[in-house]
Amino acid sequence: TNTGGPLYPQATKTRDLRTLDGIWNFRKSPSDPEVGYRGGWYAQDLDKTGPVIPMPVPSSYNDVGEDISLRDHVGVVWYDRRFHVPSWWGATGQRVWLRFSSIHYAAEVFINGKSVMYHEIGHLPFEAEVSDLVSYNTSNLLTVVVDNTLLSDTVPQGTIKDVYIGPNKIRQDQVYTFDFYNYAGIHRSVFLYSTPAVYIDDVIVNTDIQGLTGFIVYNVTYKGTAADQVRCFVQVFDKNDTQVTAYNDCAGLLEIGNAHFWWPYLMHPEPGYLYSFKVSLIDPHGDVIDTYSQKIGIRTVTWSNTTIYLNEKPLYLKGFGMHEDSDLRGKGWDPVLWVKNFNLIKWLGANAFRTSHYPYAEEIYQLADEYGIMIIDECPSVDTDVFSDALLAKHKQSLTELIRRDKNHPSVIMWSISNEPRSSNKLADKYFGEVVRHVKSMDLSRPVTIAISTGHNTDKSGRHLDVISFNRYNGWYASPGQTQQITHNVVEEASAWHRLHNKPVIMTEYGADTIAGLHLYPEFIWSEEYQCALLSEHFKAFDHLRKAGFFAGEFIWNFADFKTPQSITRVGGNKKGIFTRSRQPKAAAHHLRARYHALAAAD
Ligand code: GCB
Repeated sequence: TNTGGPLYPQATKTRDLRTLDGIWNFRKSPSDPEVGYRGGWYAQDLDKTGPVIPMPVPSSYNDVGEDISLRDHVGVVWYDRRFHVPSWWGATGQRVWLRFSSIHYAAEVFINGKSVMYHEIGHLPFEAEVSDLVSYNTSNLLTVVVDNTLLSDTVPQGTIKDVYIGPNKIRQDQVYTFDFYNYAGIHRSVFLYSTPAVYIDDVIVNTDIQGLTGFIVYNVTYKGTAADQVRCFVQVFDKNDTQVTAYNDCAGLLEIGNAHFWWPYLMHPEPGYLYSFKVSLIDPHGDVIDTYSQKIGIRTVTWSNTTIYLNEKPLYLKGFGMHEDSDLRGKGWDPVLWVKNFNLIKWLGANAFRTSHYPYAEEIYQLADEYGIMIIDECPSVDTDVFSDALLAKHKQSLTELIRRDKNHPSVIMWSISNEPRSSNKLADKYFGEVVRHVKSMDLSRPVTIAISTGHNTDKSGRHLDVISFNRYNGWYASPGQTQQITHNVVEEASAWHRLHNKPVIMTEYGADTIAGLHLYPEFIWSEEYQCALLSEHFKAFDHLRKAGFFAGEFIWNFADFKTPQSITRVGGNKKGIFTRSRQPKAAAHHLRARYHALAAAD
């Protein structure tokens, strides 16, 4: 595993950037995953090894074909393509880096037949320096082996089941309990980029506020030279590109008088205010040898035993759980889809979402920074069941990579370290104690939560958390068709969690499957009327709880319909979206919109 590359790749005066997105060659491995390795598929063009099909990158591979065996493939697939490295990169001594923004689930990468890196855990970037492996005179062969198999010690967990399909014939099925399709492939952009020999490796930014003054505490690390050979110069620019402060050190505290703070959408007339934080490395002659700049927001997140505060103002989170999911491309990064999503989020008057149930593409956090949308950033642990040491190590690793990647985003206000773990298990106590300690060793500036479905009487994870989040399907899995109990149950459960732990409480999931266009009145389950009625009963509970003083947010499940494994409880996927999978509103979207806008006006 390579955990480098926390900085999102960027072209600057000293760095260059190419994407390797496009159409690659693709070949499914026979069920014995070793066949390709034994046949040396990594060392020759894939189309020389047998039949290949064109495969778009980024995209999930599952839904682009007409073949069930591609959609439901379990195990290894191969991708390859050729690429050129600009010769001036070599001539000027630039380092060459190859970065995958995410591959699900595990990947081994080869360049010109040599293994370069292996990475496990989807939804997170990984990279390696490949300067010594690439050729400048001829094209280079890039081969990627992807394995989607989930086992008891992967994050998330799964099981492989042998299914008898005829004499001496076994098919291996992937089984998992979580409720979204295990899409696989090269899911996000692939970048080839250059840095100078001496380069900025990471930038950590934290911010604070006192009165009208903003403070930026930063730390720059660089690599490739002795410490006395370079110095850092940092500059902060406002939205008009006017420099507001500058400093001559690799670590420091900057003060900005009359600062523009980063505020959430609808909490301020100018939400999402971002400064540019520019770092330059300067050599002893005074020459700039590397520069990198990123957008930052000045804001604070604090919390008490009842309330989460942003810039010292009590927060009420209004949003939803989402998925990276769409027709044809599955979990492939898609800027069209996500600009549309953000337009819908603003249209709704929401101010937050949870990246259920895994880290989303980095570009999504950049959009959230710009728009002032707050994110509960979730790692890929969902339905955790067997609490082994091997799993714990990988679970922590996923958080190491997540926090390294997302630490500087003002939009990220909370870490969610798991969704619906089987937290009544006695091992869950120690396990989540260790996971929380690990997160706190990396970041003390944000609260930690889990979206819990275990009842408060048996849950063992809550005592380790800063904020209690709970998922509950009153009127759906519990008493379908019955809405009369909802308000009471939600008030009771939220209050019980608060009484038990004396911490702020959020409802991170509630909802009802709804077939767009199905109208049944009086309301009946699966209809648009029923979804609206179920929402209304929850709204009553939330209004009651808001007055009780410890309730910090409501998140409907889900923003849009999404694909799941095949099951008799799912009609073409999970239909709890307030939007359809193609992002058209159900009646519930209008209903929720009226509420979120009214709440924003009242706050
Ligand atoms: C849950 C899960 C979510 C499911 C949802 C449902 O509790 O956290 O992943 O999609 O319920 O609709 O069943």
